[in-house]
Amino acid sequence: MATTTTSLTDDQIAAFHRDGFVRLERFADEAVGRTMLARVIELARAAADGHDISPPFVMPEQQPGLGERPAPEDLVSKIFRLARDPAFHQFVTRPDVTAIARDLIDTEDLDCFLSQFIFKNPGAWGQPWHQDSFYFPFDPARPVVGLWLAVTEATLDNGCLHVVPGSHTEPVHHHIPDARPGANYGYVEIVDHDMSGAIPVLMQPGDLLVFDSHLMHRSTDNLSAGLRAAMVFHLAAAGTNDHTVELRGYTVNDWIPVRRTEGQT
Ligand SMILES: O=C(O)CCC(=O)C(=O)O
Repeated sequence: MATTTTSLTDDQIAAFHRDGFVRLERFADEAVGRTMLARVIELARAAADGHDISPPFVMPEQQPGLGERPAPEDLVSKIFRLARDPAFHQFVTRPDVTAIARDLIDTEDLDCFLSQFIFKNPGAWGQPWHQDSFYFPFDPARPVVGLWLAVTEATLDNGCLHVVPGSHTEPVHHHIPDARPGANYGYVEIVDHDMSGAIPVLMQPGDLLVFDSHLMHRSTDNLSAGLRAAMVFHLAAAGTNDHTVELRGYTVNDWIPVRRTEGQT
């Protein structure tokens, strides 16, 4: 077996299975997020200068009018495929990080398949109600665990996440395209479920939200004057079959090992 680093308490594991999420306060040092932010700004600027930054991939904000004299990073919505970069690889392979997924996915052999830094610049719109598994045509389909690390604070004003506790017990619902003109590429929305039980998830830099890929969640618009940023990793069992390319013709997924049974890494 790999290291026996403990991660979640029994109560936290029970809360995750009951609610579909658990919030870990002060999980990481704030400096971790600051290093990540500095790196994505560097990548956004290099990409804007025409450099090939792959495997990372920059997704621009689609909505017009963000910033009068914007720096490249002011126009970015997300940067994907970061988990091979040292600033991010170091975090997602931390034994205390992978132990969380080990406890919830119940295997020592884990891959990170999706890594995305989410810039939510002042004025940027939120992401509508969705379940992440809508985006994950996998076999087996679950368990898949998301790790949302707050890089800045996340507040009602700057567009924190909202979740519907217990909604992870639902199947993946029908999602319709986000109808807002200028909505970001790939945004979709659940409109056939009662979201009145939703609660906001307020976060401080370094707090970590651990959530099930069936949990219904959204984020709201950034109405503040500052950046609301987060780094999100998704983990699943190694050996999972990913059918995204067959079904959609493209993918931002990039499967990399982050934890293995001792002696097999
Ligand atoms: O951070 C956000 O604004 C949205 C993130 C989200 O919905 C997700 O990672 O699935």
